[in-house]
Amino acid sequence: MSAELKDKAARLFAERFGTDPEGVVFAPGRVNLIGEHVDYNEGLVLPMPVREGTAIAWARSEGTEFEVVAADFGEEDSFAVPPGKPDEVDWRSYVRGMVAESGLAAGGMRMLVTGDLPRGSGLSSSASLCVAVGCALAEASGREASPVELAQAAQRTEHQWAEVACGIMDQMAVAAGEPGHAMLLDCRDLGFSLHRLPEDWAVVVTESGVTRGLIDGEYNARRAQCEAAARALGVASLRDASMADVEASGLDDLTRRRALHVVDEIARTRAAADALGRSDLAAFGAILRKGHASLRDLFEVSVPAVDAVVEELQSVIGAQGGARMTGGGFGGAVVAVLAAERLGELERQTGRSFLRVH
Ligand code: GAF
Repeated sequence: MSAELKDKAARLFAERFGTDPEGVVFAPGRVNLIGEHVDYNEGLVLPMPVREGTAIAWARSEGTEFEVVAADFGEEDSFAVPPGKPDEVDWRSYVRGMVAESGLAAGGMRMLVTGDLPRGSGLSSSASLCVAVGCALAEASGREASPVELAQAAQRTEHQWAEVACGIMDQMAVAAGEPGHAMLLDCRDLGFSLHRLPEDWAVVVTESGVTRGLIDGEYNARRAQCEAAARALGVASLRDASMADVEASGLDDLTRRRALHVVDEIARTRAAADALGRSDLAAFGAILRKGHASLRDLFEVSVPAVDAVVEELQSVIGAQGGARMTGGGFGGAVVAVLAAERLGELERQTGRSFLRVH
């Protein structure tokens, strides 16, 4: 996937600018296996990169001007460094934000951006775009940028240029993940380990058909509710709370349910990493199913169309695997983990198309 996309970016760059690019970079999207809405509570998450992502063909140019082509939208942007904010949040915000936040720009550049992530699916096209821009800037300037630095600049871009108070899971998975490996990431100190998925497991993603819309307000509200819960419990973050603390706390019902999800989801992430280490697909699947129920009932970020897809997949997969919503919620993609030999049956019985992650 990435090789074809990079070729496409190089070809479109040459068509648009009349010269070959100096380089082409690629950054993937991500799917989260478990650990949802816990990154901004300093919790543990288990994402992995997908094969699709963002490719940028780039070349340095005279002066300080940036010329950026978003080939998939048929749109262009040009700006000088330091860039100002666009009037509205769109792809320009992420490109300009990364130029500003990464501190990696060393002169003008031309970039041509193209991607193959399904839009509105919650597979982190924005983190993919930001990290790809960071990689292009680093290559062009010859400056070193570690994956953690790129991820942190991408997170600042989301916060300050797109007004989404996201955690750092997506950016870390995109910048430091490895294909075929789940990343057990501690969002408190950004320590992580990579865990190869068994060859006889399949990880697939399918669209719910509900495009994630204007949900940034809901997302930021969930984060505020978690922070309110932590304050009421007298802890720095919900990472430090136990189920017993939450049950005994006297929190109002809504805040209590949000906190219960987070505390239990962190425990589920640890248990899922253990199950992965034992290649225990049944245990892993059971954790995914519980995770989905918690997001639906306690955290209230699923929607009926997503629940229906999860149930449809689950009815075929049975006990040997699991399905759940993935990402921020309110639509978007569903992830399923199952025995690889049963993937054909899942496709036949549901008539759905799947992105193969592993
Ligand atoms: C979105 C956010 F960007 C992530 O930081 C994370 O909170 C996720 O929703 C939910 O787990 O993808």
